[in-house]
Order: sequence, then structure tokens, then C-alpha cells
Amino acid sequence: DGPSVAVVGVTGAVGQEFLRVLSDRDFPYRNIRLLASRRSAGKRLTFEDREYTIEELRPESFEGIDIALFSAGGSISKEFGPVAVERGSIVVDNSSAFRMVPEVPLVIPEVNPGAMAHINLKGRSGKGALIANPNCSTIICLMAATPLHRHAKVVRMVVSTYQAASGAGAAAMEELLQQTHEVLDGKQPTCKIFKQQYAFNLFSHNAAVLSNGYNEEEMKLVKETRKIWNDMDVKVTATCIRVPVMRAHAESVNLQFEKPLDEDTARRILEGAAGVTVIDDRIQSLSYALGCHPDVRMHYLHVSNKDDVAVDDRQDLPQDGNQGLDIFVCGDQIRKGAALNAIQIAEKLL
Ligand code: 11C
Repeated sequence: DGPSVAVVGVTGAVGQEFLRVLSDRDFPYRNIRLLASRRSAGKRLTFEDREYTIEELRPESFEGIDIALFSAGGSISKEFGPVAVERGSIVVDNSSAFRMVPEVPLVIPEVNPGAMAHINLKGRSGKGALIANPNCSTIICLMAATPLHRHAKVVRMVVSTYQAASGAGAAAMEELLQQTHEVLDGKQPTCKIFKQQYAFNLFSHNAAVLSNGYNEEEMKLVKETRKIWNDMDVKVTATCIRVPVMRAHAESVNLQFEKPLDEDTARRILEGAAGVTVIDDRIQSLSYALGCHPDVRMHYLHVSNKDDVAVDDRQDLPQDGNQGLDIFVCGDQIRKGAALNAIQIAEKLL
């Protein structure tokens, strides 16, 4: 007799992925309510062989709902998140609305499940709660960096991202496809979501630029890492770039540690880490040199539609006596970067 679940923003890229992940993982829901804006209300949707009518999101939508999975943008979360909590739902929110609120846990289940240990469904008093899903770039980065941090303590982390269209939503993914066709056909690309041509281009992340010169996406990596690691002293800096790929983010991460950590030890740690697949490019290069036909695992395509993040690691070049490592991590933005992480949080509640 599982929980009653609501999906808020079911027509979006993450909303649709919520349904796929719930189904893939046999999430034991008792019933499910599919919620969206008035524009989509009344549409029919088949999920697990049952037909549902999408309902308009209203305060009453949360009556009797145990777990509400939100992915409808920050303003909807701000308006309806507290309403759902008041009605006794546990909200797992995918937006940035509550991430930095001190009493709201910001959780990656493989990294800091303890932050939500005080919240569960069993024997609940009907009191709701908010749990925030971190930003996708933070989740993907920390999936790989945290096992190393636990071993040798990261003191400084420099992140450079290569972010997919999906981070800006389903309409951005459509725009990338459409522009690609247009450019190949010699036409002027149609720019709606992004102010500039996206196909065959790359540019700084489209989030607002702050007075310090960093954009909001970059600052999320800084602030969210500190909150998740519960370490206000860790030095983090980030450069976030939008690249014309569909749904997986890649990140180059340079890590400096308090204690020495060599690359073989790092690889063994990563190989044992939940949700992480290690890709060793050197073994693959050797296989090529020997004329073998290795199982070629291109980072981007390897992780699209997959749960795990993929990572490879190299020792930082030994200059200045540093103790660093370079890792390259890649993960499906819609899945582990959003829907899967939220549903893993919901699973912890059970
Ligand atoms: C992107 N990470 O890839 C962004 C989108 O705070 O949840 C998600 C923004 C957020 O464009």
C-alpha cells in the first residue's frame, strides 16, 4: 500500500521523465495524480497501461497526496510548494526556489542522505515537508567528486561545464533540432528560447549574470556544493557553457585535496561508488593500438538515458607540488540531473 503521488509539471521534459523513472523503478505508488497548467488540463495521457486526465494545478490538488514531485519552474514551486506542505504532502522540488533555505534539505541520495533523515512517510503525523533537488550540474559533479572528497577532502574545486539543451527545457531541445535542420538547409535559424544561434555554436550559460561577473548557474555550483558537503570553507569556482547537445551535461573538474590522492586510488574509489561508471580512455586507446575492437563508450552517448554518471580521472600535472586530480564527468541531465535524483529521494522516504 504505497504512497499517493502527484507529478506537478507532467508535460515538461522532467515531468515526462518522472513517469518513465517511476515506471522503470517500479515505484510502489498507490495512485498518481498528473498536474499541469490550465493549458494542458484535460489532455489524456497513458501511463503504465492506464489512461489519465491531466488536471489543472490547484491548491486542492494536494488533498490526500503523500509525495508531490515538482518540476514546473521556480514560481510555481514558490506558489504551490508551501500549499502542498500545508496539506501534508512531502514535496520534492526540482526548482531552485528552496535550495538555499537553511531548513530545507538539499539532497543527492548517494551523497548526503542524512540531511533528510528526519523526514519520512512512515508513522507521519500528517505534517508535510520540503526537500530540494540540487541543480543538475551540481548533482553530476558531486556524484563523482564526493567519493574522492570523503577520502582526501577537497579544498578547491574548479568546474567547467558543457551543458545540454535539456537544461533549458523541452522547448530548447526542439529549438536545437529545428535550428540544426535550418542551418543545414542554409536558412536563418529561428531563435526563441535562446537569444542567439544555438546549433553549431556554444556560449556562456543563459542564466542571469550577477554583479561579480559569474552567472547564476555558476554560483549554484558554488553555493549548493557548500550546502551539500556542509563545508562553508571549500573553495569552488565554475564556468558554465551551453553546448549544442541534447540531454547530457559534461563537466571538467579539477580537484585539489588536503591529503594526497593518486589516480589509481582515485579510480578504485570511483569504481566502488554507487551511481558512477568509470571510463578509462587509456585502456580504450591501447585496445585501438592493438587493433582490437573495444566497446567504444563515447561519453555523451554512453550516458544519455542512463542512470549512472560516467567519469574518467587523471593525475593533475605535477606542478607546484599540488595534490590534484582532473576528472571528466558526464551525466544525463534529465535523468540523474533531475527526475531520477528526485525519485531516489522519494524512495528514501519509503
Ligand atoms: C541548465 N541547470 O542546465 C540548468 C537548468 O536551477 O534547476 C536548471 C536550473 C535549476 O540549464
